[in-house]
Amino acid sequence: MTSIYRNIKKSISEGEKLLAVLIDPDRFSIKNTKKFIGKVNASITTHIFVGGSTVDENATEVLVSEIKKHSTLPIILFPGDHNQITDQADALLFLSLISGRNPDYLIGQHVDSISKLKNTTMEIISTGYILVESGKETAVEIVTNTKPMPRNNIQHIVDTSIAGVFLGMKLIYLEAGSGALKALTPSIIHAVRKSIDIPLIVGGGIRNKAQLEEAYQAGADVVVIGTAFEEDESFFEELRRE
Ligand code: 1GP
Repeated sequence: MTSIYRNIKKSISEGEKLLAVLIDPDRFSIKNTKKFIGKVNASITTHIFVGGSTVDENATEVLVSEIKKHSTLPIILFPGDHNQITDQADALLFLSLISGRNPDYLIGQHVDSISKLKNTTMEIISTGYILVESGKETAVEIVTNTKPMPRNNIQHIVDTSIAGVFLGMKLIYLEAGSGALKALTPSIIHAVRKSIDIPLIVGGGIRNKAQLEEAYQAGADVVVIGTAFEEDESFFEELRRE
């Protein structure tokens, strides 16, 4: 086990809740990096995720290198496709979209990434990625050409999560999709939480502190927020480190 995953597990065992700020290179002005990361550093953020559904080649590497100049927080890739992989980051969520049935996102992108990854020292974390319906069509759904799981069939979401664990995945990422109209409900999060014993990441449509707390209460170990910070950086003020 290498350090980032080990530290996530350690934090969880100590009762700590983790917050990842998601930065999408496609929707972020590199000129704003220093100012934005300054706010991230002053907040309760524990991890920086970088990735998006459609990102120009090299944009991820440029952004990761720039973030590193201003923060010591772990930078974890959350790539929409294999072109976004750069070993400038500290770790990679090696995502398999197990809610979908598109072989390209179950295994194809992974095979295509190996030429970049076979000699890397970057930490690679196998992650079961589960997209749940959220009130509107999201970019993940369009780009991956997969259907999200219906939110009222909680048992199917739970079974998918357990299948991910049985396949040897190290994390489950429950996703409503970036900019989701409806974040995941506490009942979905809680049902998955009590069925698996690996770290649970939750993201999509979380826009305020009350929703963040609700996700933690329901059992999320790591919450990911992107759009809310993109739209209003003053949200960081509410999440300042004490
Ligand atoms: C998207 O879960 C992340 O993949 C974050 O979603 O942009 O809605 O915060 P938001």
